[in-house]
Amino acid sequence: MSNCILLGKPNVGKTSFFLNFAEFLGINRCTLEFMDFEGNAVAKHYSVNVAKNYLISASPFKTKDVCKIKLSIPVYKGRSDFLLHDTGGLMDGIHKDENVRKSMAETLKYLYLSNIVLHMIDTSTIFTNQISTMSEIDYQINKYGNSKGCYCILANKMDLSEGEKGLAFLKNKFRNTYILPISALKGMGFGEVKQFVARNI
Ligand SMILES: Nc1nc2c(ncn2[C@@H]2O[C@H](COP(=O)(O)OP(=O)(O)OP(=O)(O)O)[C@@H](O)[C@H]2O)c(=O)[nH]1
Ligand SMILES: [Mg+2]
Repeated sequence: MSNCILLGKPNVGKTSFFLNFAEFLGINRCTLEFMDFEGNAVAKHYSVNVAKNYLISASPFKTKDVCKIKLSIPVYKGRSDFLLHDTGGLMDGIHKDENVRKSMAETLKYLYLSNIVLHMIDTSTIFTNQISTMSEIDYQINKYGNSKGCYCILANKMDLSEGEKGLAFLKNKFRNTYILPISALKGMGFGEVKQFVARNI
């Protein structure tokens, strides 16, 4: 089964996309499999709405464990299953908090194991100085993603007024990368993400 990873800086909207995209693909209940730091799988069952309340937050580093959900997409005459992995936010350098360092190590392990890479960048904070603001780690993910193939940038938060300027900046910086403008909150661009995954599954 294909493994698709969602990664990027903290607070860019990964978990919002993870759950709203699952809902878009027809899922209303989910079994989320979390991996704790020792690598043990812990399964928890939620309705997608409860999961949203529990897992999405305006404060950074809300997601610390890699969390996966099995999804299905129509391809040709049938359907294809794939696993979508939500991950903890990545930061530049070596973080002072050990839990964040462990979470980042876990994310990088899954990046290595994934064959489809969705790299999320917050278009609304590109010209600011916030935790979600694009930085060196995004250039490194881009380099790695392009070398691996089946990689695209999800330019998120396009529903916000700063989004268009942020998207123009990304298109200029990452000329060789497929960039999909989306809003994880409003469901904008989900059809295009679905097509991208279906082509690479
Ligand atoms: N306006 C707007 N806000 C969004 C969008 N996507 C996410 N958010 C908000 O951004 C904040 C962070 O969202 P999360 O989905 O928890 O982000 P994350 O990348 O999973 O964050 P970590 O788990 O901490 O790394 C929340 O307040 C969301 O409501 C979007 O498309 N538009
Ligand atoms: Mg999260």
